[in-house]
Amino acid sequence: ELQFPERMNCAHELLDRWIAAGQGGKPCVVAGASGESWSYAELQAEANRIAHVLVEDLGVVPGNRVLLRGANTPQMAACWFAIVKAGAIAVGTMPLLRAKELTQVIQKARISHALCDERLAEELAKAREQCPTLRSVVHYRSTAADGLEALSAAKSPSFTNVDTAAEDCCIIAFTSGTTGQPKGTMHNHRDVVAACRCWPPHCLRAVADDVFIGSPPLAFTFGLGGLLLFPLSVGASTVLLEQAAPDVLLPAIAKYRATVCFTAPTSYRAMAAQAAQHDLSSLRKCVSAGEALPAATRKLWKDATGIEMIDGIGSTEMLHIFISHDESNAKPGATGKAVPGYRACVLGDEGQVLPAGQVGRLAVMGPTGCRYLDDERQANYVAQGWNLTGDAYLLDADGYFVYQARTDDMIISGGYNIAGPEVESALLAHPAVAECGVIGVADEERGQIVKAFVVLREGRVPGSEMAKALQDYVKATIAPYKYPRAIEFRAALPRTETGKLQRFRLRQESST
Ligand code: 3SK
Repeated sequence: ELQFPERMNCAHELLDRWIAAGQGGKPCVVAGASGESWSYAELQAEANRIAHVLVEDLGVVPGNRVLLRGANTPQMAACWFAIVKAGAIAVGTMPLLRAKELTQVIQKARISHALCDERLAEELAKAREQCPTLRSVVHYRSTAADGLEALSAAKSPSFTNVDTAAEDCCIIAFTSGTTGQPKGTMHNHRDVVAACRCWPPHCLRAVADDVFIGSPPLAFTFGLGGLLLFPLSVGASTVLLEQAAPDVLLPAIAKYRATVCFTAPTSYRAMAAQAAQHDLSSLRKCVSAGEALPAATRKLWKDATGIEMIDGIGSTEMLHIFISHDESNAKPGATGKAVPGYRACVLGDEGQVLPAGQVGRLAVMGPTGCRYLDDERQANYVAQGWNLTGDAYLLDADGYFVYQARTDDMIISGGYNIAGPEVESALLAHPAVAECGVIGVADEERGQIVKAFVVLREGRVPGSEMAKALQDYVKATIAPYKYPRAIEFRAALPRTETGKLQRFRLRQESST
């Protein structure tokens, strides 16, 4: 059972306590592009100066919602801590968001202030026209006289954190879902510290000498945890990359001798193909999340690097990972077991707990959970204390949770329930396949049929011969009724900024 004091500011737990313990000189955040490195004391001083700007110059008061817009940089990390230290609420936004999406977030969260990387100013300026609650926007990484650097230069590097309650909200993390209507999930100081005390010590077991690196944006809770909260919670350092495509991430791992990597399965798959050209000998832990990890991708990465990946499922609603394993008990094809501190089960249509082997809705309960900001969809996510993540899972005979599909990605064809991701895993094991996405499309005879969208590896030729070879391959790998009756070859697949396959887009394109 995790115990927390009634009053707590998580910026102290993650940052200030290291300086108080005499470890301020340790490297903390590194800018991947330039190699500029800030110690714990330097990050704290910068965050403190910005906190003064927020409170004294911008009039931020506890509970104000402050939008953060930028790529992963030390400056963004300092802004995040400044907001939290000031008792305000950090609302991270994906760098690629356009004015329309920013407007939705600003209006929904009633954002009063924004800290924005100057290079991303344009879309926010457009959004601002529709957002009367947004009182001030300050640009960072700016040389302007009213830029954050100019304002903060004159401020004291000391700041007394606002005395927040552990249950005060400090993050609103937005998730777009499939409907295009973003949902804001609220997390408090206690949630942040609880997330650092559950999955990381049991499954990751990072140490102070570790160097973290990876691709997810700090605006996505996968990235916020993996690349900022978790490394700082153990006194380690973190390399922040503004752009982390596989051909950037691989040389950066070698350059910084990174030891812990966080990225999505698609990225590991692409990196595996080029791994031999880079010195990855420093790596010791590779975390995969954001999407289900196909067994074929786990094997590719292990063959390329010798490393057994740590898989996990988390969600923005739960803040971070709640089902996972460590390297010693990975089971290819399974996500893992409930992280200590969490309980999980599989529920049937009537809300009954299903026995092992039956597919149902994943339900999870623990120290973090879903609190949507002013949203009727709360009732769809939380029922009788269980968080219903929208994933279809089964519990196997060894007690491992095995991912089947998003509940809306189940295909019903000729009376069979077919999980699209299982067909994807089978296709991905074929040497010609680089990426694929599987959906159900309407069919008069069968209700739906399985359709695969396939991106081939370089040099492979699309066409009916290749389609037949892939269909035969799937039939020989999994139950033949699951084979894709339709195959469409594509140059690329639609993905979110965090790398998740957008099957709903494939469905939309197929129905028009
Ligand atoms: O698996 C995910 O998508 C996720 C989402 C938020 C935080 C952490 C994770 C792994």
